[in-house]
Amino acid sequence: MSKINAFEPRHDWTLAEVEALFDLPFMDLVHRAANVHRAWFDPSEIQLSQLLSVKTGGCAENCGYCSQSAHFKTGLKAEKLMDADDVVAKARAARDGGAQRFCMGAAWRELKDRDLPKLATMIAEVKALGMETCATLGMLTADQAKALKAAGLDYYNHNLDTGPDYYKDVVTTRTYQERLDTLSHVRDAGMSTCCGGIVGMGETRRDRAGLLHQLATLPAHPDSLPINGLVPVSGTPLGDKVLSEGKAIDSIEFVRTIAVARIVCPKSMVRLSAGREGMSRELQALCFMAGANSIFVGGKLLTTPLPDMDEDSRLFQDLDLKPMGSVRAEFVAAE
Ligand code: SAM
Ligand code: DTB
Ligand code: SF4
Repeated sequence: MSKINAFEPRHDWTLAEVEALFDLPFMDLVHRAANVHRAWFDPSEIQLSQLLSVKTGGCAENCGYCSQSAHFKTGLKAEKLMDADDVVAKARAARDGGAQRFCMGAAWRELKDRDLPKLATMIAEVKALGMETCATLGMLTADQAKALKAAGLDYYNHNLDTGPDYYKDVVTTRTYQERLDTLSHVRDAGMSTCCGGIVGMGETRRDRAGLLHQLATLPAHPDSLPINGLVPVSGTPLGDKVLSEGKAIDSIEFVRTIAVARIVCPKSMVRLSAGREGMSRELQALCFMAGANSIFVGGKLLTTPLPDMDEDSRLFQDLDLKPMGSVRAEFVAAE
């Protein structure tokens, strides 16, 4: 059997198999994940995405981790949908800073048809900058997914967030099945999927395995697979729980989650997503070794901070990493 065949994607993972990966001795797990990573990717290349919150706060959903839910008092000021020109200016700056993909996020339960024309303009103009386009706008109908694709949208982000068993402890205003339905509309419209979840919300290892098992048994593995470390936001139920109990996810368990994601979805871009702010350089390096090959850059996620560009440039330089397919190659500052 060739090396590639041994690492061919599978869609028949069982939950028990995924749990067994988590239980491997750490060194064996990371070694195996690194081998899978190297079978499909150049391990020195990291894909860079930049986020912008194009519609902030006041969201009708009750996701227990989210600064933008209208159900919780987080002190965040709600804002209306940004003008396309302002979004494009931010995208141009992101591109000039080295980002390859620009992701527009809206604090909506679902996209409303009345907002489609403005979004279509935004998407088309960002694409015209030569960037990959991504959006995360809540639930979509099949027709809305087709309209976004026609406007030039390459990726749609819609997360499963956690395993099916823990889901009810995270959000009750949207079902797991509704998330799966939106993902299938996105695939049917011919867009690439960006789908992952959050760890560190008080879930068990079995729940983390449950999330990765769901992702690995989708009809198509996500093209991008974000693993978000919970950013604990004061005023949210899950953020407050972590802040009061001081129970952030153990960093070794976080690396295990990245490694298992790499093994079960070998060809996906595994994104070391939210939670990089406050992670040591060494922990980030371990995540890259374990198969993470995508990050958000630019100092800010949607409403919470990220390391600034200079810090990330230094990290890339020290780890001999380079941005994947960047429109601007000199992200890593010359000495
Ligand atoms: N409103 C849309 C939705 O939820 O479908 C899109 C925006 S929402 C903020 C995008 C994703 O960000 C969520 O699905 C969740 O996985 C992640 N996220 C939100 N708040 C987070 C936090 N405090 N820590 C980590 N990830 C978070
Ligand atoms: C994803 O999985 N993570 C990003 C993106 N998709 C939209 C969002 C992270 C948000 C973190 C909290 C915040 O900044 O509000
Ligand atoms: Fe709304 Fe998305 Fe936040 Fe949930 S995660 S409250 S849907 S913005």
